[in-house]
Amino acid sequence: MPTIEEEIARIEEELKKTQYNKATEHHVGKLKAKLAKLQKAKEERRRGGGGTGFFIKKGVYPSVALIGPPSVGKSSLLNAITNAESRVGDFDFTTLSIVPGIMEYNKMKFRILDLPGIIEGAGSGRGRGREVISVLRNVDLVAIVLDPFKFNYEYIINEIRNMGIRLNEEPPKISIIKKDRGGLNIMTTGKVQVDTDLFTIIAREFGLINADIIIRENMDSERFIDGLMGNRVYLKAIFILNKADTPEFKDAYEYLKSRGIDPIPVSAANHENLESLKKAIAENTSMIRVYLKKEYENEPDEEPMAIREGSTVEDVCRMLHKDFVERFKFATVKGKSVKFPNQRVGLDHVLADGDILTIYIKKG
Ligand SMILES: Nc1nc2c(ncn2[C@@H]2O[C@H](COP(=O)(O)OP(=O)(O)OP(=O)(O)O)[C@@H](O)[C@H]2O)c(=O)[nH]1
Ligand SMILES: [Mg+2]
Repeated sequence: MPTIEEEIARIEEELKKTQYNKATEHHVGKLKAKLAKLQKAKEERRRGGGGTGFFIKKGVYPSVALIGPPSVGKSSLLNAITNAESRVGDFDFTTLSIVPGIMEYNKMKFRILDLPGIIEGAGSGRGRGREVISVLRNVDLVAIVLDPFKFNYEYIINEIRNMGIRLNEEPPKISIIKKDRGGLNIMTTGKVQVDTDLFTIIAREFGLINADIIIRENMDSERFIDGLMGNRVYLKAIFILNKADTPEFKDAYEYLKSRGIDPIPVSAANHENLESLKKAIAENTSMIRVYLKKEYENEPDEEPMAIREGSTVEDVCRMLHKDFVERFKFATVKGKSVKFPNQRVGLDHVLADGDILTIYIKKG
């Protein structure tokens, strides 16, 4: 029996050879579905095997990953916009692990992660490519850093895509209801039109025999497969073009513009345009504001705490004091995340924008 890798290689080869047209589109769709399934199996086996991947936890601040080719100045940028000191070198692969730093903008804090450079073939394991890219699964924003000497961004996007991460794309609007019988029904809403025959073949390939699949947007087979896979990650991405101080900058900038990419021009070396970069980071990450009110006070603090969307009471406790989680009694919240004012909540309560939060702590 062929191994998963051999099977993947065989299908990839066949896809390359097959001309895409009306006559072959069903065959191609089926091949793509098979490929997606095999890649999932490979991924699961890899996870099961443990591995030494980099791992970051979602924290209370939005996190932003600086990713790009080696030597474009990712570490220099981190050092310029945060309190961190990451090693800078004029040779490739200066950075070998994740280096975090905290950036402040308008009294909000952001966690910026400097990553090792990635080269073509990263997704198939060249360098530590796979581990580097898998870090993106837990960040809020991807910042693709390029420079006038390395601005071939396509391979980076492809490597990221091949690892199941979708940039600047909404999740496909599709719901799957599995049933005991009744066969496979592919339904669309409103004016949505899809190739139902093709989607039926693909869904069968995924083992869906009895199910209602409701599709709420016009989509191609690739997005349909993404919807069936369920393990895709959807992230915002921005582009940064560094080294604006060099004579080669202009051509690279114009090239990217001509390809529909609107990079933020910066110079880490000369600290040029870093405010615009910080602003772009703030605008592309979802923050909420929470007002803390002390137990014995009537009014909350004037300055809100800016934290990432989805943060819990526990996240806030950890931010305030290292013992707060251990000494936590309960908290009360007034605002959109609760049903009535001053409702009691626990550590796992998810906060909403504008909430007023009071934390009750056992006296130590
Ligand atoms: N002219 C110019 N050079 C820069 C700028 N930013 C960084 N450099 C230089 O580019 C080289 C690489 O910088 P790093 O910050 O180490 O690049 P990196 O992307 O972190 O590299 P890896 O960690 O190896 O992936 C160093 O020689 C820096 O001094 C810039 O804005 N302008
Ligand atoms: Mg570096």
